[in-house]
Amino acid sequence: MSEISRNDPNARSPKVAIVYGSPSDAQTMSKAGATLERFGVPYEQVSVSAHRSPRTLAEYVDELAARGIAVVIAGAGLAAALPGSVAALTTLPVIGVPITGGALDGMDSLLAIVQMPPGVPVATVGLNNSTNAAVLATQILALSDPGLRALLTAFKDDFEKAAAAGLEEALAPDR
Ligand code: RP5
Repeated sequence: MSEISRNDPNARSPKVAIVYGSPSDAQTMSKAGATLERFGVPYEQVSVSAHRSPRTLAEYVDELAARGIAVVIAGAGLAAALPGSVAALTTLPVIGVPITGGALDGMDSLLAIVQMPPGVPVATVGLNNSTNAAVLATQILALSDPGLRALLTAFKDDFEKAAAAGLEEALAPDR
């Protein structure tokens, strides 16, 4: 059919759509999937380009809300139109991941994704930081899911525990 190769690694209906502009983005975006799996959030992954296949993208985005998708994570590099195009076509929250590469090594995609016009927001995370995109998506879902909220609390507590353990180690007298 198209550039879309839908890959749903979860048995349950996906709540998050991870979309990226090219198969060459798959490795960078794989951290989003791994992070969602850690929280038990079902998701799907799709590669579809805003520039190369705009009509296919529009058809895909049109169906998202009806299929139960609640949040979109969209990653792209170069003249990264994908996250903004998705945001233009849906009222679902869209989290953008600018991806490095090319002559400007990510400055182009960062500005393309973060500088959206008023009324069409894309919540942009750091370059290649699809992990944070997945954490933010989980935080959005947790607004109506106490179980997810508890998992996120434990996730953040782990940072404190690791820091406290490191401090204890550093301050411990020589053994
Ligand atoms: C963007 O162009 C994609 O998101 C990718 O980051 C970049 C290069 O795409 P390919 O030429 O590798 O398909 O649209």
